[in-house]
Amino acid sequence: MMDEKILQLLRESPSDFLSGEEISRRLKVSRTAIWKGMNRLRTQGYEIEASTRSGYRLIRSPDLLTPSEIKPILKTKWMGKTVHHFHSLDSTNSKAYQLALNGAKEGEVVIAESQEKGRGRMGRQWFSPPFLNLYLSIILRPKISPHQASLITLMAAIAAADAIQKFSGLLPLIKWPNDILLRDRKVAGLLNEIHSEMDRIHFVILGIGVNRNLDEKMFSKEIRAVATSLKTEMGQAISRKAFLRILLQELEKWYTIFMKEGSAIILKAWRDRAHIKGRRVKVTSFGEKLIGIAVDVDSDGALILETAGGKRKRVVAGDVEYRSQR
Ligand code: BT5
Repeated sequence: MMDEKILQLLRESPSDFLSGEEISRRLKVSRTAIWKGMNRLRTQGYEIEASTRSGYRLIRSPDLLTPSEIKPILKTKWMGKTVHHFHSLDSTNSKAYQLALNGAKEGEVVIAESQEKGRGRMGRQWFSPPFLNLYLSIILRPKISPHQASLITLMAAIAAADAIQKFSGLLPLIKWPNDILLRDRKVAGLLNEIHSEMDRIHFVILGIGVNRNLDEKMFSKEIRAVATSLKTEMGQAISRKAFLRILLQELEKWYTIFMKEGSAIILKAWRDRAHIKGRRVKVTSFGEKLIGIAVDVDSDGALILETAGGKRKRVVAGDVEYRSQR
């Protein structure tokens, strides 16, 4: 908190030095406490010029995702107005779940610079090294029935794909249910967790991981074959803050559309992005393997598959592998 307040003061006078005395008077703490705060900020990557006569001046900020870095650039109306930032967490989804149980509001966001136990679906892991990527969870309290909860994943996939396209100019594809691909490799993944009764959702935790400045060689061999990052695809390092700003804007926009106008518009946008219709796929669902042609997504987000003999099957959860290009 104290470091955030120091930063706020330094930002208020970007070109002038601010004396230690002035800062200590305004924050009502000792000069030594200010000096310690400056050192802590420097270890986080803030470049702060210090002059014994004039005081302190902020030269450059690191690409951190702290509230004080994010708030000035956010363009959303309500999403991300409260950001809970951590240097390290087990999983942003677990933290957001706890916060939501304790009454956190819709739109509150949890961000971590790294995750010790980043989670994928079905007990899988999400590789989450520090500072390079985005690990984010958003608390949502949608007024929809629990059987429509999968549509939140589809909605978020559209928003993430739109954000990536706006930011990079590249054309991402969505792979059912929760992958965002660039050149057929996963650049982002979504993990939705819901807390509900039979007919009412208490909250949804929308977890998003986006690989941004990760180099290919940092992935393990196994993941390297299926994953990529924005940096790899764009050929240059990117500002995480700038991307986060667009991502939250797109999420707020698509979630609002979904809540106001219902599922049809979400399903249409999803179909336009997924290009899944008519593709030969192998689906693994609850241990069962199915091969067939993807026909569509159903109104609740389930995948409709036509298997051999023309039989139609609905798949509510699982993994898809594309068998050949259309
Ligand atoms: C996902 O699971 O794609 C969901 C990923 C969600 C991660 C976010 S980060 C913020 C929030 N907090 C969390 O704890 N999680 C969410 P799934 O479809 O099960 O894919 C997992 C598989 O993707 C793994 O088994 C790997 O093969 C691969 N993988 C792991 N880390 C990856 C990475 N960083 N980039 C691309 N692929 C990865």
